[in-house]
Amino acid sequence: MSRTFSILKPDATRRNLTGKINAVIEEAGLRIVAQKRVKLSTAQAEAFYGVHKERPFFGELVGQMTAEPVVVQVLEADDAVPKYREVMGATNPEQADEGTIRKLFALSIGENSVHGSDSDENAAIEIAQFFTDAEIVG
Ligand code: IDP
Repeated sequence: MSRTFSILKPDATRRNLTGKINAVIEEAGLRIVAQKRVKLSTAQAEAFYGVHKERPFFGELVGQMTAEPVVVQVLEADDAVPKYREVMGATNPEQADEGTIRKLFALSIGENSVHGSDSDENAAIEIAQFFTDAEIVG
């Protein structure tokens, strides 16, 4: 078993889609072992997306991620990181496969409903930014 970190983004919470997205996650065989609803501060969002700080969309991204609450999650499965990336679909929903979360729900490349870690190493870092070990119940 391994873990990945997930965010249900503001476009999803705003449209009351967290239950529908969780259903897709669970039907794909990922187990939600920790979950909470939080409002990210600008500092938190800037730190989380620090790798993108030189990109032209960085300001827009931070603005969107702090505009409304998000739901942060820890997901568990065999090969959780690649499995969740598959369930999420491509960053740009126009390129996402049928049945993926982004194909089903995303509004645009920026408002694309979910975040998922891109490596086991980043999953561990991102999980530790939001959850203590005691809050993760497998
Ligand atoms: P990922 O979320 O599929 O891993 P990344 O390339 O790591 O994709 O980008 C992080 C987030 O930044 C995306 O999920 C999306 O919200 C936003 N983003 C990426 N590219 C663009 C863009 O060209 N315009 C606006 N927002 C973007």
